[in-house]
Amino acid sequence: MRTGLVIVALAGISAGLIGCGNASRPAEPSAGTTEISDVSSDANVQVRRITMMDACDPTTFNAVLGPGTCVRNGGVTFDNFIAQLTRNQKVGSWHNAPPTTIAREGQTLLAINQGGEAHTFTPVAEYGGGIIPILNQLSGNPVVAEECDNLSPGDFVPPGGTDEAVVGAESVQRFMCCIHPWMRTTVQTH
Ligand SMILES: [Cu+2]
Repeated sequence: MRTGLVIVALAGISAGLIGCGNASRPAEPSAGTTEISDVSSDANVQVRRITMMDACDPTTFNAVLGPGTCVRNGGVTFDNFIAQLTRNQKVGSWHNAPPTTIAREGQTLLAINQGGEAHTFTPVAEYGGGIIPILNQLSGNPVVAEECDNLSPGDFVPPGGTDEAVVGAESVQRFMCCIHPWMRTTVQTH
């Protein structure tokens, strides 16, 4: 019964995400690639790259969450993903790299989605939960980060896509995925 509820919850939200998404997304990976090379050629020193990673298994994730949810080869099955999350409050293959970094005010953070699912790179005042209640519950983040309640469709970074943020003046700045709330990068300024 519990598993059935989990699946229904995730499937419903996945359908919502797809519904909000913009129709041009599947064609974006090539645009994302261009953007990455442009950035690295003109301002390599200025840009701090952060990689958003996952290891979704397309066969099982798409069966549960809907076609196109996961686009990559092989990986962690959906049941294993839920089992790891239940056991560890995170799934290690779903992570930001690096989890912490030092940057200057004004420096650009370039978040690159190298996984097979959509992620967000959302600046938050405090870490918390995201938009999928069951993932918040299993990861031990019952209080939703306020910023995750105010996402727009463009905040979802598709596989191969990128997002950018500029480092502000605060000494500690936090960025998280509003889908998988354990995916975090803490930026310290100097
Ligand atoms: Cu994510």
